[in-house]
Amino acid sequence: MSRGSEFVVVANRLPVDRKVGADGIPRWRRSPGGLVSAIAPVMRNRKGTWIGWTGAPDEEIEPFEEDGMSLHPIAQSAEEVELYYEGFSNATLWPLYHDVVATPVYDRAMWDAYVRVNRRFAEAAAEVASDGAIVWVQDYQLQLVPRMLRELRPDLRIGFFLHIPFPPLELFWQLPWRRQILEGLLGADLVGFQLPGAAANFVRLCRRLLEARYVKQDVYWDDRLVRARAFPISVDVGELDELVGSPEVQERAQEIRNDLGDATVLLGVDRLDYTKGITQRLQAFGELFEDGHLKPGQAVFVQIATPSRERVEQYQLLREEIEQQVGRINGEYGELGFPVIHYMHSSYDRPELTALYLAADVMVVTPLRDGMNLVAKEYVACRKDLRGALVLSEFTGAAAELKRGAFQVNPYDIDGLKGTLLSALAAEPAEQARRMRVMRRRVIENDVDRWARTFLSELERPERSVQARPAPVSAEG
Ligand code: GDG
Repeated sequence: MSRGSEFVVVANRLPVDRKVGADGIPRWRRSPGGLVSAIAPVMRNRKGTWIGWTGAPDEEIEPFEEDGMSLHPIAQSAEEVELYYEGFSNATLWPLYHDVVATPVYDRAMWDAYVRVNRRFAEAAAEVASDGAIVWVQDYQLQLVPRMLRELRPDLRIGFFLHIPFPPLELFWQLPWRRQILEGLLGADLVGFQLPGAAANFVRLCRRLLEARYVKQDVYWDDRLVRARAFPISVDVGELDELVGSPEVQERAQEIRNDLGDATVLLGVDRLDYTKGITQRLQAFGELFEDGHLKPGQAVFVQIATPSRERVEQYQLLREEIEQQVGRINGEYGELGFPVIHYMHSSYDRPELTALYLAADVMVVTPLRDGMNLVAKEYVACRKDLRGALVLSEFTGAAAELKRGAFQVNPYDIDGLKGTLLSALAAEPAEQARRMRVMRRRVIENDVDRWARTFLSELERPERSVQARPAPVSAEG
């Protein structure tokens, strides 16, 4: 492999999925989602390479080209998937970074695997990047890569973006490997977060844990300057616009509505994850029947729970809990032909998801903590008709941008959630339109292309030398 790429993306997963065609032959297909569509054009224009895992254990695949992108697969053994991916990434970091809504597992074998797999990604990036190339590392699974890569290739310009929240010092402090993670991130020139508060948490930690000097959101480390900034991610508005305009999607939305009778439709779309507040929203909805505010046939909840991390114990327990809860609520309040919840544990393609967004009167997004939440923004992007209402948790990154138009809730407050659901159900078309218009302006202006462009131009912005900068505040300051 030559050092030929001017632009390198390093992410846990490659931007393609393997699909078996009608002829029985497996082929790669670009994965759906905003991140891939925002980065793909940059990849094509700049001879880019994407480094990532295929999603299958114990698989050695040579680099290949797909959809105009060079893809460089990284192998992971079954044991590494268990310890690095399911373990340290999803049983340690994921709950720790989401307000410890589940208890993080601190396990030394998991940590060792995390270090090993991060090194493999860093070595691959060092191999493919051309002199002075831009390398963009994605997310919590790869926080050690920036430093490892800088040690191998000091000539590179390295950016890192964290898609999930960055916790406050008081929680991060629990992590036995807190110093290594922080130093790992400080290998980057630019560390991007969803919200300014997360960037501030990071700078505060650098100060307290490493006694690093700083000026505002710039940290001085190892004779270098590391910028911490917020870049709220968004959705591919153009792609969703096209789907909304397609007659098939419109027809399908109508069909869904017809299937659900005259009921007002509430919708939830989430990976089945304990951070998403699915049980809280279903409890609140169920109680509205118990209290007599709603009657079967009058309102129905469609909950799509996309299978996720199914081998991690906490996810298995959550699935059981939700399925029991749905059974109980339907058993108690549903009537023949009128279940009150339709629960689907499967994943759907983009057109079907768009049709569901169009069929929903109230979109219910109630995470206990979420870096951004793209589902909320997708719903808004799809509602060109200015209909529908969005119920949105205060604990999502999206709430910072959509607070004026959304019905905001604290998902821990079940009575508050019930009241907000009722307000959203009662909103008149004029109020729906007023709220939707404010939210749409925001989502359309800040789409995912703008997110990628802003991050990359900040990363490429030449910096004044450390010496020419104002004197940093000392750690004690
Ligand atoms: C992480 C952060 C941050 C869902 N079900 C199906 C499906 N989806 C799509 C949605 C949406 C995406 O998956 C989920 O994105 P979210 O942002 O809601 O949540 P996470 O998966 O937790 O994402 C989050 C995000 O990264 C980006 O930075 O916003 O805070 O946790 O696009 O539409 N897509 C398809 N079928 C499904 O069944 N095709």
